[in-house]
Amino acid sequence: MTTTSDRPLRHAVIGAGMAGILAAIKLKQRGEEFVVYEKAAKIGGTWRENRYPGLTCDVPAHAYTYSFEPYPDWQAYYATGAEVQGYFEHVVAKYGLAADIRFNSEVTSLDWDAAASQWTVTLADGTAAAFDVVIAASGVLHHPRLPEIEGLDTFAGRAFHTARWDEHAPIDGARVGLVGSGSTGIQIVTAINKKVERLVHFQRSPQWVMPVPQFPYSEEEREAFRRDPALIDAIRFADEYIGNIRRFTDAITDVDGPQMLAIEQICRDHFETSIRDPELKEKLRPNYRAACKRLIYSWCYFEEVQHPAVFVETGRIARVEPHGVRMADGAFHELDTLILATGFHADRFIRPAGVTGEGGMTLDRFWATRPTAHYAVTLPHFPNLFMLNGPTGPVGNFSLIDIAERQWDYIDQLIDLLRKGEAAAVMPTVEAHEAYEERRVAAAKTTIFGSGCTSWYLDATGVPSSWPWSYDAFANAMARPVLSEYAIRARVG
Ligand code: NA7
Repeated sequence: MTTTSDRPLRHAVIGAGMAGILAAIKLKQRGEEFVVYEKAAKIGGTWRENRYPGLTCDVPAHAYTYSFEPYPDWQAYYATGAEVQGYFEHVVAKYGLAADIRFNSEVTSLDWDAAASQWTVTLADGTAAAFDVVIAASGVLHHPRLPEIEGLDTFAGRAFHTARWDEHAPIDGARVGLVGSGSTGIQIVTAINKKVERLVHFQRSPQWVMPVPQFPYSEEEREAFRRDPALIDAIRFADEYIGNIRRFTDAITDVDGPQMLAIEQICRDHFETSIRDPELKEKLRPNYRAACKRLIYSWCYFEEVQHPAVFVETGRIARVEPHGVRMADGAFHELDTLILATGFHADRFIRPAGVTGEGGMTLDRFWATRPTAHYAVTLPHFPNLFMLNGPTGPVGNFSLIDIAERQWDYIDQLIDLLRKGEAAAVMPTVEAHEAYEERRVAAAKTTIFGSGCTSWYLDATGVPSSWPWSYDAFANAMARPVLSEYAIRARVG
């Protein structure tokens, strides 16, 4: 493990969520020097930050693990957020990573030193250290987006974003307002509807819902999983599940093809047969195509939203007042608690950290049009900086763990050039990246995400910020970097 100067590579991993933990495991297994910087006091990333009632991972639990670390202890087919957090804590303990993580250490800047071929990583407390490689694993959905609603700060009760859940806010027996009907808002409806006196769900856009099964695993089943991991493999690698991933990515990219028509039919049938009250049905009927917004996977939303305590408000919010929400038509909803399930700024990535690469190029400047990365992983102008779950990375609606593992395989081959002393700096060429991005943008516009709806998948110019080709194309691209697309530099001096 040496570079040309016969010194071990030093890696900085930013973030101790799912992807950062993955990088740490891989680097530890190689016996390399690394530090994981985590801004919070605990691991877990989005699973640490989101603790709202009803939080469920919408990837089947056995498919939402590292491939090398299956988990026999899931309680049900779909796991709660707390269980997923528990899984990552279990992994960190098992791989002995706690000592490698610097908690409460927010990275505020990254500066490339071309002469040394190193990054200077500076923390909020002003300390700095030099690293050969930086792995940015800082997540996507972690900067809460608050709605711009007049008077929000005048609300006399407790008002908070779902990723900043307020445990002291009255829910039981209370009059609760909930703004937002993405995956988060929908899951909250299903979890609190029977506890509240009244739940007003402010819905700007209705959602298509894919019905999915949910069932518990018994202790006997968990014991069987512990004894025989092949039983877990039979679930996570089931032909039907893997087939679904391929069919779904095919559907996304072939919007009038048979797979998409089949998905639309399932969602439409579920909608048509589930909602009894005609007035509610019209409120919940989407006017855009299924899967244009991130599809909701639920086994109970349509049933739970019909609970008498729930009122779906589709009018326009005029303002928040101290005791509730005033609608544009003058109607008033008196509320004790106001929950903001209004999503995240999905375009921030490693920012607000300042990143300055070669020739003084900053990440803000490079991303002036939209966040982008070569095959979602590397960036021209920013040598030896690798992103896990970076911009344009999501493939379909499936496990980001699988995506990160494949991205790691790609990254690891590039780091190999540094390990072997074949390079001191590696980054994609501007030309290669521009050609890739041109192809990606053209393809992304034709995917279902670009078929005419708003969603966090769209960048500021309205282009879907996702992988626009098939799952297999992603797997193939990640299997081996095309080195002719890379500038591979020897050490200076
Ligand atoms: P999303 O999916 O971004 O959903 C945000 C919701 O908030 C969505 O329904 C928005 O309506 C609504 N919203 C946003 N701003 C406003 C204002 N000002 N007024 C009314 N409604 C508003 O975030 P989630 O947290 O649910 O899910 C994010 C991802 O986390 C999810 O896809 C999973 O991957 C995990 P809109 O649709 O824009 O009309």
